[in-house]
Amino acid sequence: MTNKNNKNLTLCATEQHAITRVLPYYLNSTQNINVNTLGNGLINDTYLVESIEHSFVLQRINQHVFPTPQYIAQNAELIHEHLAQKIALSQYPFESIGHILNTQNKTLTFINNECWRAIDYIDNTYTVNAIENATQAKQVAQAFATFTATLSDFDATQLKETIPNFHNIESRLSQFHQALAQASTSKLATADSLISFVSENKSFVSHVNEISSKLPLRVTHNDTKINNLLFCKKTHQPKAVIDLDTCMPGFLMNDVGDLIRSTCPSVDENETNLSQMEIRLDVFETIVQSYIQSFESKGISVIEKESLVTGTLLLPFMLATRFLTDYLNGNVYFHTDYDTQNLDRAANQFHLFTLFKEKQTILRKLVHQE
Ligand code: GN1
Ligand code: MG
Repeated sequence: MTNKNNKNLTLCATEQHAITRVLPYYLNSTQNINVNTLGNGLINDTYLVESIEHSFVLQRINQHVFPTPQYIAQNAELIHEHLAQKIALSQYPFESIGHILNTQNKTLTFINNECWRAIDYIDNTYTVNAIENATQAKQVAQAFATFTATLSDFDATQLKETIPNFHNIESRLSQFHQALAQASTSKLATADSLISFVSENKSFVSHVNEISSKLPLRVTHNDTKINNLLFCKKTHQPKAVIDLDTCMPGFLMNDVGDLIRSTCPSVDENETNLSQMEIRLDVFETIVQSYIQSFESKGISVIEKESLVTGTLLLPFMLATRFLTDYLNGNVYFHTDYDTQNLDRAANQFHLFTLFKEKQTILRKLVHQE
């Protein structure tokens, strides 16, 4: 096995060892293959395996985050079947990605308490981590809207909750309070100002609860970060929506909020120099309007449109609370490169929330096109 890592890092010996153990479940021969890390997800470990037989994505599922990985595989297969039917009827313009079964005809491979899976790799595609132009902003919003719109006649009761209460702010706050109760005094001191920030924004949480009670449930993706969309290298058009791990019943405001969170700021969630962060209102307008237009055939009410402003504030606030909780818990959920990275990410996302909050009036006008 050689590894020419696309992040210019080499796979460590433990990773190589684990991959070597799992590969025979997917390949007849493990000679002459390349394995590189793929993407920059914060939860699972993802690799691209290139061999003469075929190339595929190999992923180790983080079982601390997904205690029942079978749910991820079952949900993904059901969604894949639904989308494949729509593709056959020319009612879905993208590709849909399925699991590659292992030598025992299973979607998941369990070895030494690790859980692995293989997924089709779509050749000649790329992902983007930051919007480069208005066309991309439009494409990404249209793609995620089309994904959810195409799932509007999918029986959501078939889906399992891969992470219960994933985008439920009350549940995230109660996890935060549990973390506060057991955190060390030194961690509580370092995080002091961010901890206070959460309680200073109780009225926002009440607003979220109130609007949520009026919104219809849809089948949403719940991780609409821009890099969960594959673009075609030749046409530069969207090719496939990926990472269906958290595809569950939810609100449109969560998907649109995450899309805006990951596209509108001038810097990403790992930036520590917060004075550099600016909101690109032109990107906001393009994302929101393109999403609304692509979803319009499925009906989107005034309150659902209004909720898009709430979602724009909620997603950074909720993710900040999750990063802060993880810092207090000792970084057991999100991958980190240094000890205080989750604290920095929390500060970054709370700052983003503040910037959006200051611009609420203009955001509302841009949503309702007033
Ligand atoms: C995690 O690892 P990735 O990129 O798929 C997280 C999302 C966060 C995101 C922040 C299951 O997603 O909720 O928005 O990090 N996924 C889970 O970068 O918690
Ligand atoms: Mg994800």
